[in-house]
Amino acid sequence: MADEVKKRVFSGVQPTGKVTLGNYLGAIRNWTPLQQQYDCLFCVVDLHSLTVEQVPAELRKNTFELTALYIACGLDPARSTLFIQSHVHEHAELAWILDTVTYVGELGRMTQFKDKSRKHADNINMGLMNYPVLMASDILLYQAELVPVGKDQVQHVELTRDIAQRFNARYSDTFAVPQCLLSKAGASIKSLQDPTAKMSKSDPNENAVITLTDDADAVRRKLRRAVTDSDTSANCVRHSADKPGVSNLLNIYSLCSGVSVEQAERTFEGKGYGVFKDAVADAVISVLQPIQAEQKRLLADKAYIESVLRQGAEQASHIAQKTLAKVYRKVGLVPKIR
Ligand code: AQP
Repeated sequence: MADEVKKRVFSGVQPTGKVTLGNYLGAIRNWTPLQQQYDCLFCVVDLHSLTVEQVPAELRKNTFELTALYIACGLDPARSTLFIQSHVHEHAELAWILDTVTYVGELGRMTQFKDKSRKHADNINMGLMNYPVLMASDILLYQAELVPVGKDQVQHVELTRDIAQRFNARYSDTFAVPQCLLSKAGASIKSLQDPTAKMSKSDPNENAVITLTDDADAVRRKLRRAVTDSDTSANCVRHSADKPGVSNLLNIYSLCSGVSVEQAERTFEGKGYGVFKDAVADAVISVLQPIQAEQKRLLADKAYIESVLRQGAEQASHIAQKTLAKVYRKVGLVPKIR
């Protein structure tokens, strides 16, 4: 009975490569506590990955690794539904219907589409443009009310709301209209090499990104090379708009150590960037090491991962089928003759 009144949460990560500290602090880490309060579905959104070119064998490997990572980060298959997007065919089918209530102009205005079109100028495919409609489908299929994402995905959730409201107005109430759940401090972790840009899995500069699989040496090396500034004053470790590199490191430090940014500023007063960067590295390493050990253990047990994914797909399909049948009926498609 209690389950029936729980709000539903949906979110996902693309298996496009090595998951970054940005993905973790901006998204995955914030999902864990939600499991106590909400009915959560967490998805490995593999269909989204295809919008940029993938090596098929690597995509398969990344998909398993991301599933193991979800569990290693504290997502509990006994409480939440963990599944692979392509295992529930309704995602792609609902996306087609939602396409018919989404305007080309809206999709052309999406920041991610413009960014990725610039980065992949030789492959501006329809999937890249349609990405937000598939994301709307992911969310609306489960009648999710809350969508925990990083700042870069807020625009897509807003479009999802517009699509849901438009569909509801045209065909009568069908979809829950979702809201973003944004974690303040981790919402946008920046590149270590260009602190005005977000940290991104697909960044070709490996020094810009800390991945969840980086070992202690790699984490320390990347943080020592992180861009700061030439300030040599006693309070150079300061969170402020004119110090984007230092502010980013302070955010990372605070999120990984549990120490507030203000307290950290006091702790590092009179100490230079070298000492500060080493402390950031220690804090990050202490977060990553237990996750890495658990992910390794899980990946050695492929049968377990498969059983989680099998069960997740069954649970997700059950909800997805209901929503899609309702949508097909509302738009006037004739139900299958049995
Ligand atoms: N730098 C970031 N800071 C905070 N949150 C972030 N997210 C991504 N980067 C940061 C959040 O992570 C979740 C999963 O993202 P995704 O895999 O669906 O795709 P993305 O947003 O496009 O992330 P990437 O790392 O930049 O992937 P690529 O390079 O493949 O495009 C989302 O909730 C996102 O907000």
